[in-house]
Order: sequence, then C-alpha cells, then structure tokens
Amino acid sequence: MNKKGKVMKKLFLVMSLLVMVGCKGEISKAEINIPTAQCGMCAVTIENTLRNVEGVKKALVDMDALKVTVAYDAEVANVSSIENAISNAGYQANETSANMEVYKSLPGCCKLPADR
Ligand SMILES: [Cu+2]
Repeated sequence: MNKKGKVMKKLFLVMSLLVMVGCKGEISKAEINIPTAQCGMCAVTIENTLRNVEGVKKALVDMDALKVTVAYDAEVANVSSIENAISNAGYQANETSANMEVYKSLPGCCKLPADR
C-alpha cells in the first residue's frame, strides 16, 4: 500500500469511529432528590416511571439517601424532563413539587405521614 492509501485508511477509521460515537449519544448522569418518597413501592414506581421516559437508560432509587440516580441520553432527555416525569408520578423531584392530582391517588403508604 502506498503512503496516500495508508493515510486514507487512517482517515476512514477515524471517521467511522466518530460516526459510531455520534450515534451512541452522550450519556449523562444526574442525581435527583426525591424527599417525599416513603417506601419500597415508591422506589419501584419512580424507577418504572423513569425507565419509560424517552432517553433514560437507567434509574436507581436509593431510599436511604432519598435520591434517584439517572443515566440518560443528553440529546433526548434532560434534568427538567426527568423532574417532570417524577412529578407526574406523584413525587417531588428536587425543587419541582409533585403533581397533586397524582399524589392524591397514591396508596396510603406512599403519602406523607401527615396525609395518611
Ligand atoms: Cu410508597
């Protein structure tokens, strides 16, 4: 192979690598406070809700820390779309308060002690 061919091959490799990385999208991670979560059922509800949000790859609730760690494609989802999804499941997310209509329909064990 001549020198020009080698350079072209290298260039092609670099370009196809860039395309592959581009297709994968950028995976971001966020920790979101869920101070009103009460029990294991809340954790399951929040995780399932987030797994159905477009662009979310992973969601893991930590009930001791009252946080959910979310891995998401930054080109599709963002922190506020994730917060809104949690709110619409009936839970506070960071400074975004819960959708009260949904909150009211949560099982008793998932409501705040004052509302039971
Ligand atoms: Cu609960």
